Amino acid sequence: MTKRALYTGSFDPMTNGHLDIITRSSKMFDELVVGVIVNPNKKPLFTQEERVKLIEEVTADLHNVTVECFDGLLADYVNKNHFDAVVRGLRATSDFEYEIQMAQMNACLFDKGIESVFLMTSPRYSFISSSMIKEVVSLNGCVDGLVPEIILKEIKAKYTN
Ligand code: COD
Repeated sequence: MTKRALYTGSFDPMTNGHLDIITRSSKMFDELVVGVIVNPNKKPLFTQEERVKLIEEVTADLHNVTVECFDGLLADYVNKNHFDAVVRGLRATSDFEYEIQMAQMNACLFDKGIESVFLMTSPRYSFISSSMIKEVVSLNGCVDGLVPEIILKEIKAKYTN
């Protein structure tokens, strides 16, 4: 039976930490959907459509990966689309506090059999967050190797316009 997973996040913008989780989890499932969600607690730099387009470009060579965007309750989307798992990445204990709360709440909301799956960050990406990347670029710092090149170009364009 085909195993389908959803990797959710704000991806504002996608970093090489996110890309590493996508690449690794795409090998664990038959299909991986990257789900770009609006996080009402964060004011995005990129629109949902821009984020989807950038992730599509960067993951074009991963043939079982597609990108979608949606609003509302994650569990509703997961149940409606019959995913087998939701993938999340873990960088530090600070992520763990938030992720365990979210996973346990989702366990109450998901249909039977749907699991949250956590992948540990690769050491070389463990310190990367979208917010820190944006802050460094906005102050003209160098983030080469931390975000895909086409995304870096777009972040720079946002701060020069
Ligand atoms: N290395 C590895 N993993 C990483 C890295 C890195 N360098 N950077 C980020 N990650 C992981 C994060 O830990 C996360 O698992 C994922 O990648 C996405 O990260 P972000 O920051 O882009 O996205 P978040 O954490 O802001 O996403 C939160 C959601 C929008 C998914 C969440 O708020 C949600 O599901 N909202 C929908 C509403 C809902 O259902 N709420 C109830 C939840 S119980």
